[in-house]
Amino acid sequence: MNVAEAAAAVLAREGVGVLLAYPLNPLIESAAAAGIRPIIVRQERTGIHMADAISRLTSGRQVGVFCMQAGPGVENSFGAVAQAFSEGVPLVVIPGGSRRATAWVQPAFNAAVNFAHVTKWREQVSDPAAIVPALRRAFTQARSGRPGPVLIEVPADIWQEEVPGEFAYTPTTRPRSAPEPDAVAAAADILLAAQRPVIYAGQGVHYAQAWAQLREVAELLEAPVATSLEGKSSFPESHPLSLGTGGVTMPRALAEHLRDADVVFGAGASFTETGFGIRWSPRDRKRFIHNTVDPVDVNKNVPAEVALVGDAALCLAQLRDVLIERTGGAPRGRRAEVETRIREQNKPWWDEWLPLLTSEQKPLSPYRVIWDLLHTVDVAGTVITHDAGSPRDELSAFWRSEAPLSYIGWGKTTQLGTGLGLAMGAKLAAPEKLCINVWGDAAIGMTGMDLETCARAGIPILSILFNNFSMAMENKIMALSRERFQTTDISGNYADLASALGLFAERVTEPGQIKEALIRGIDATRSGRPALLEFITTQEKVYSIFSPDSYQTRR
Ligand SMILES: Cc1ncc(C[n+]2csc(CCOP(=O)(O)OP(=O)(O)O)c2C)c(N)n1
Ligand SMILES: [Mg+2]
Repeated sequence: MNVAEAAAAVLAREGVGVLLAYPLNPLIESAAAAGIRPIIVRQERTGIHMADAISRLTSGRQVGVFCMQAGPGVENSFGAVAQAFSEGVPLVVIPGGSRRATAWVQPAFNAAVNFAHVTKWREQVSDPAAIVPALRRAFTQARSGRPGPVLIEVPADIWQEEVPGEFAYTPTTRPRSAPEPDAVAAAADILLAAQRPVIYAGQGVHYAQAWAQLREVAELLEAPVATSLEGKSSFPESHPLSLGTGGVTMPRALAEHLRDADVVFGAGASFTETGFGIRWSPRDRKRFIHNTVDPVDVNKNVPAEVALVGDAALCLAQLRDVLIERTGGAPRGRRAEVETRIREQNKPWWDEWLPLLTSEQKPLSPYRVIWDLLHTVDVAGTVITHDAGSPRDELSAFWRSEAPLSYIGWGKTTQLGTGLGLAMGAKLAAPEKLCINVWGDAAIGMTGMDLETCARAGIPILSILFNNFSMAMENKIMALSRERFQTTDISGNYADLASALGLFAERVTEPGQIKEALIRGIDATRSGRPALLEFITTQEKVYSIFSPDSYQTRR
């Protein structure tokens, strides 16, 4: 067995069914020989985003794998690996490398060195005997603790060399750890004494599959639940205790609860400071209880009065048990008041936004498209993701996700064009679901050619494009250069493009056509054909952003 064959055999033992890839890499051939389906994308970024979504939709039980060639292939992959690193997504990336003799000689691109800051673990395999242990370490590192991308670079002159001895490999498992019982008891006491507690659920709840435990704790405490962008769909947003998601934009009740909370309990959350999430302020006089899988997060951006380091499912189950011990499991009669407050705080917000969500304006309001989409699809049977920029901020506050892992939220670094690959990977991981990406015309410029991969490889996603012939988000910031040199103007007919690439495609300009077009697009995906619907939308930008003093949405 040579190195390429041994690597494919490891992937097969790890349950990898699909290898995302871009040539040349000998693993493509050996994977095919081992019964693993290689899917060739049109550029490396999209393949890595697809692998990323496979990992997310399986809570890391299945780690997405991508391979590409040395030099340009690996150089072109940086953005997607950096995205996965910032989000803590488990991935195994297997680039080719220069021959061992020149790996350290300029101008060879040394992936292990150059990806050091965007990978959790990286190795250059310098001996055929090292391939199997290197991959064992890769799968273990990718999904243990805080997950992340791992890179195993295989020099060009090693792939065909024989691996000594018999092939043997036991699939890796995901080790878990639990917080100290005393700390859990202290957290329970603080939460029970709190006047205005808020639970803040992060993506650790998804990786730990702790959805039921989160709900039990929220209902026992009769406390409202917010999620981060990445944690969206970890708590049903149709639940009366839900505050929704905190990204750049958010519902009004969430903003007001953030102002008023005395205790915040982060479950499976890093509390990482990001321009695309809740601005937790260390100056806040709130008390923080912090459950995270990685001690690196503790006291990083917020001070933790109680740190509960460990798996979110184990932590929440322990906390549930202590809460039941303390309260006898009986409600303390707070829930009605909490639910009423959420409803009342959101009432003026809905009054303000409903006209836009149901707007008859032309060019179309993106909010009208989102609203019609939300009321056309089976929300629980859908996986939806935004893109960078306006679609993220327009979608995340108004999409009410119901089922776990039905929304792929991302927003640490936000690589324009990522959403397409995420929806494609989601469709591979959950073929029975309707998988949707919502993006703008700048985003399609980044990765749009991979619509062809959807058609060719039979990945029937629904792609919702807001075409406003502009990077409208930047219009105000770039006003002078725009006036003088049209710097934010872009253009294209993307329905024609998608149709030329083999998709079902329509351009929609009339508000009254939105719903029927959506139904036709969904029907196309059901018949196995990917669909792109291009909505001609306004350049005027309004977002549900709150200034801390007024709690009116800033437009
Ligand atoms: C790779 C990359 N480069 C630059 C950006 C910065 N960026 C964020 S949104 C955006 C423009 C978005 O335009 P579009 O997708 O058309 O949405 P619109 O605001 O027009 O609705 C840019 C340039 C980014 N997120 N990623
Ligand atoms: Mg645009």
